[in-house]
Amino acid sequence: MSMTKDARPVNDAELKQAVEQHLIYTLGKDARHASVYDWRMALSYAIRDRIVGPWFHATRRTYEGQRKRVYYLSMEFLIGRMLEDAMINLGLLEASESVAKSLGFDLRQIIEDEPDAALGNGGLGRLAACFLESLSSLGCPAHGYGIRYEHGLFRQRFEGGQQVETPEDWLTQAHPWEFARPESAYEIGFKGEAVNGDWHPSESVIASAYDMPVIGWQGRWANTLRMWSAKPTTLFDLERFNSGDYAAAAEPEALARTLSRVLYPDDTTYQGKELRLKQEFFLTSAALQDILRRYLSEYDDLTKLPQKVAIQMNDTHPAIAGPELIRLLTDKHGLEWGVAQDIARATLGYTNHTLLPEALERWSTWLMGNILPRHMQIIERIDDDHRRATKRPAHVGIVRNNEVQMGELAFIMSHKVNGVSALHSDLVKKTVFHDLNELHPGRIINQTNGVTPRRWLKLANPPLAGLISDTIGDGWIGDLDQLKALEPHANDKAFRKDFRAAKRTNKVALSNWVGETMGVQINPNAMFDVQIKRIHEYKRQHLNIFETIALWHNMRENPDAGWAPRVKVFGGKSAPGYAVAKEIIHLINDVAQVINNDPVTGDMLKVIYPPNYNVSMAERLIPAADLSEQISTAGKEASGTGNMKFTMNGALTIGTLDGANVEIREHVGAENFFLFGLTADEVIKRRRNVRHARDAIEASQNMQHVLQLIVEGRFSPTDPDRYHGLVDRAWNHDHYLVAADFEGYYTAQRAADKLYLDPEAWSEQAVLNVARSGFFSSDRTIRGYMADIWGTESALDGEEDAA
Ligand code: 26V
Repeated sequence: MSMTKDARPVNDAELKQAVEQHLIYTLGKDARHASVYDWRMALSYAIRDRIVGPWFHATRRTYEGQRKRVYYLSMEFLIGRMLEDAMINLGLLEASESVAKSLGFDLRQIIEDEPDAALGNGGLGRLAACFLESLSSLGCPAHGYGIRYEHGLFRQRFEGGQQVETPEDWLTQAHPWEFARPESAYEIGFKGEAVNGDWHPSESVIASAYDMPVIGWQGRWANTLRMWSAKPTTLFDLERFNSGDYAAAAEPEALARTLSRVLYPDDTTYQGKELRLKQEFFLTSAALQDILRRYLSEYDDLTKLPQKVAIQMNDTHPAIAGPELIRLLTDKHGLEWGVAQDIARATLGYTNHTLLPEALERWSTWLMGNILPRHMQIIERIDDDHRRATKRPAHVGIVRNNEVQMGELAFIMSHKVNGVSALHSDLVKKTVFHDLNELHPGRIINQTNGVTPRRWLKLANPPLAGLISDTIGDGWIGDLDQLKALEPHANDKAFRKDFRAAKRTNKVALSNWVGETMGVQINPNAMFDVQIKRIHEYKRQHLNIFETIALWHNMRENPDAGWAPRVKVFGGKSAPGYAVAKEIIHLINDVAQVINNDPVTGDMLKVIYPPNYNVSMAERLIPAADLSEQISTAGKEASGTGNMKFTMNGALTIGTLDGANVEIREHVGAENFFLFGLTADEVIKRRRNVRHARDAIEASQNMQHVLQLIVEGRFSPTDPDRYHGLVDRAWNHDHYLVAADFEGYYTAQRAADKLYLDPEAWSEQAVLNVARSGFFSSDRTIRGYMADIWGTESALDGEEDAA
């Protein structure tokens, strides 16, 4: 069979035949009895077949060109659905539509039948998924390495307005996008003893590979996401079994069964759990063994590893990669300590995604020494070497207070460390890594996050994507800077009308979905005001719901004051153990209950909180949004990526000067952005006043009304004391400065009202937001990593001439 560089062009008849063949021969189903699931599988296999050509081609080109490869190590990949993304990147969406029609199934229904791959918590995992797509679209030879969790992020339900978690089980159905690779398997050891560099683990599991092809835009390149699943080394310890110790005999299997079973659902607080450390080492060791095996199949000199291999650590979760790479290079391959350390450092890069102290990973030296005794020795030697080499201040170091500080370890073992927005990278230099930055000037750099426009504009928003392509051509999909060409259309009345029509189509679709799934009618003419992200105090969903209460109260007091009708939309999950976040969820649902049943405000104000927010729900909500809520306490949100998706989809932002909001505002223009709130510096200063909340509340009628309504039980009539704790914290423990920012926020919201009531002016600004969002493509971000961290080039440059 001949394989071309591109996805094989396919006509409708060929695709139809492939779907029919898979239905019959892969699924063993007769078309007359095929279910939605059967059709989905058949179509997925038919589409997958078209990826294999480019996939093989890319692998062959990488080997032939002896190209440098990127390895992206991440505990999370929040991918979402794959079928539609693959169809779009292969240019097969229209063909699939016509095949569906002629075979008598509904393509939309098929697409929505696919469960989300929810192998991540939030921003960090979704960023990894956008990066994989951009790496393929840019033709950068790369592998993602992750864990094939049996259960992704829990599902969220509301019972009496409160979050209830249920297990997620995406793998109970066949997963058509993966290829099992049982021949790619490595032993991963734990515990035991390490004497003179000789480690004898007392426990072990097998990491067994599953590969998913990641197809880039236009099918020109495909990389691999390799996910490890844990398998027992032996099913039974026969000796123990025979001696009658049946429970102990099954231990190897028990460890393997738990290791890759479930994603840790708490991205807010580090907990120091043994199983989590084992998961981190499992991913890292399997990936590194695989990387060295591949390298040695092509080259023999391990000292040249950094010329052919770049390994990126997505936060500190795989930071054991430093010690593990040194261990493999010295203990297994016989290199000198110093040489191995230099190779490891020249190969590794580390991305920091948070400054929140409670989320920074640190493992007790006792646990580290127990689970990974050899690595504990190596960590101490790295630390000693660093101390000697830098003459660092005494308070700096990897091992402090009997804990291994994973951020310090990752920093010291990397040649580049990056933050994820300009502001965040600046704060990384000034705060967590202040001393290390002075010892290693130039090591910390910035790479502002981005999102893939294929999924987040073309796939999620066909009406707007179609309008853009009709207006400026479709070059923007692979080169988002081309959106600039829309700028002149911002003051073209006819274009703005079409732009509003596209937005309205999405809003009507969302209204219908909300009506069907939640039984609440919302008015598509109202402003759709959306806050979707994990629930966290620093993200301040409570600021939003407080403002909602104030608005409701004032609408009732003064119905004719020129309010814009609004639908407040919330989406997001709380970490299961985060009581305060759960209380905020409860309050939002309680407030929704009261407001949505108030005949006085009626269509003027609704509050919608659909449960189980995930990637697919984001694809519905973002294109329908008018207003994007990015209201974190300044200095706390490292970047944000949802903020970028909203901008691209023509929402205006109401936000603080935090994370990438700063750069979004610079790009779209300050006049097209609703800014409020303290700056990161002002936040630090304001906290020094112990009365900051009290003072702010006493100066704000609105705030007083809000807290009064909550505390007197207006939203919890059957349990009036429910929110006493919450209100007490607002007055006395307002760490995230909700009170200080409240009036500024309320005022900015009224400016949004005013603009919304002038649709021509609103849509002019919204068009400018889209036109100026090109910078926030993850293609730009990946180009930055390639140039500044990895030293890799696209394998597609010059491809046209070569072909
Ligand atoms: C932390 C932890 C702590 C230990 C247990 C499990 C776990 C899982 C994930 C995390 C990551 C928290 C950091 C994070 O998600 N940061 C987000 O990264 C986004 C991409 O750079 C960025 O846009 C968000 O602003 C940032 O909050």
